[in-house]
Amino acid sequence: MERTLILFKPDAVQRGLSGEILSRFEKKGLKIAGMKLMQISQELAATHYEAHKERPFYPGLVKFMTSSPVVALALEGIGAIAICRKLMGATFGSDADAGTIRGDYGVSRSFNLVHGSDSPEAAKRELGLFFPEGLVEYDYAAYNWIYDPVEELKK
Ligand code: 3AN
Repeated sequence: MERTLILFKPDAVQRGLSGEILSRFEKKGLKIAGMKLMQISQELAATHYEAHKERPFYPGLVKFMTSSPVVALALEGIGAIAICRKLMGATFGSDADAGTIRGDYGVSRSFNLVHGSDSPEAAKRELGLFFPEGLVEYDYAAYNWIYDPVEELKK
């Protein structure tokens, strides 16, 4: 099973979209392995976005991400990283396809509602940053009806 870090950004939380967005991930068949409302510090934002440090949008991005609380989620499932990215849609709502989270709920070219890890390496690093306490281990009953547990892992 793969795990990924998802953030509901300040615009999603302030617009009251947390429930709607969470529901899309849950209904798709992803297990919640961690979830919390938190205020991102300057230090955490700088570390999380260090790859973008030299980009012109970096100061605005850090300001936005630290302006109000976010919901941090750890989601789990087979192929969770790519599945979540597909559900999120293209980076900005103005370009994202209808049917995706960004395509259905946003129009901005800077506020884009959600973050999702883009590779297994990024997911490991980002989950460590946002959930240093670790994730919650439990049996997810729905897995028995989301996958054929034996056949799916062979594919
Ligand atoms: P994605 O979130 O789709 O992986 P990336 O990796 O290209 O997008 O960019 C990381 C984050 O940087 C985006 N989520 C977005 O919030 C921000 N970002 C990227 N390009 C811009 C831009 N031109 N103006 C403002 N913010 C940007």
